[in-house]
Amino acid sequence: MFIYKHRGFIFLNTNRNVMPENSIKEQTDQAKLTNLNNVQVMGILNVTPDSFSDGGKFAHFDNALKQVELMEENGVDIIDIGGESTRPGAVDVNEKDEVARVIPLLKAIKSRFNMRVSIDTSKAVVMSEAIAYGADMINDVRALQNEGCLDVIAQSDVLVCLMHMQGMPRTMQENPQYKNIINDIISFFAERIESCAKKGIKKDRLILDPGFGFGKTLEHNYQMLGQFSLFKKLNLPLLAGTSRKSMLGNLLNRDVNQRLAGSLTTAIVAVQQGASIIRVHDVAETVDAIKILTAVAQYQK
Ligand code: 9MG
Repeated sequence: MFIYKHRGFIFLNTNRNVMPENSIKEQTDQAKLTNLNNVQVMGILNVTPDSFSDGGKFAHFDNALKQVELMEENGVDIIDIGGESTRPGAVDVNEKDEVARVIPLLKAIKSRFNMRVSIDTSKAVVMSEAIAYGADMINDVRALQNEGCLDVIAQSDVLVCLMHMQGMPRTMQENPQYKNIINDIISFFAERIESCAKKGIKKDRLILDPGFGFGKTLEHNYQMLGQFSLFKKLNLPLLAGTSRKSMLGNLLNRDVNQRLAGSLTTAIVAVQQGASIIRVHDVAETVDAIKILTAVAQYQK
């Protein structure tokens, strides 16, 4: 097991399939740094007019800031701001509009809160602006494959989440196919890590995410969740994002605002298999669930 720290994040790399074995006392001390020991809750803040889960209500600046305040009160560790919808069927947004949606909010959050911010983008221009205004992390669903992205990241020291997606949002759910989904995604990660290394982006800045719902059938999503610990093979922190997604709605026959139980259950399964960051809409409930897991884990040697 080894622990490393980057820009205030503490990552713990372990081969165990459960949470780390710190006592509650130790966790309280560590909590000063990370809130929830080593598992971090990433709160979703979509500032797109067509967000699938919140109907675009945070596209308005003041609503977005109120939501940040609420998430902070509820114990969020990092906020992920997205200015481009990546839901299935979504159309592209141009970089000028994306910058205009995301950067003023980033500036306002950084000046009013002591909060780490991730920017969910695949565009080099947006990444570059975001880094200039203090973003701590770039969350790229296209894993730095777009032109110029690797270079922008190489010239910075931010963390990067490399997510796997098959196809592009507009068509990705049409007929996703894999030889072996776990191995195919691991090979994709290995290739992206290698591309980063060639540009001088070290592994200790990378986080991997298999991309639930991004070019995956219902069965693919549940296989990925059931075998999530296999993604630890590459020895990097893992991010899981299942919150309110159709993999829950389609299995449970629930619409988007009735998916809390599904979101929490899948988050817990991912954390138990080694996820370091959970990307969620429902921060308070997820923080509670992780606290329970952490308390229980100390007795699961
Ligand atoms: C932007 N976005 C939507 N869903 C996501 C997921 O599952 N992971 C990451 N990293 N980003 C996501």
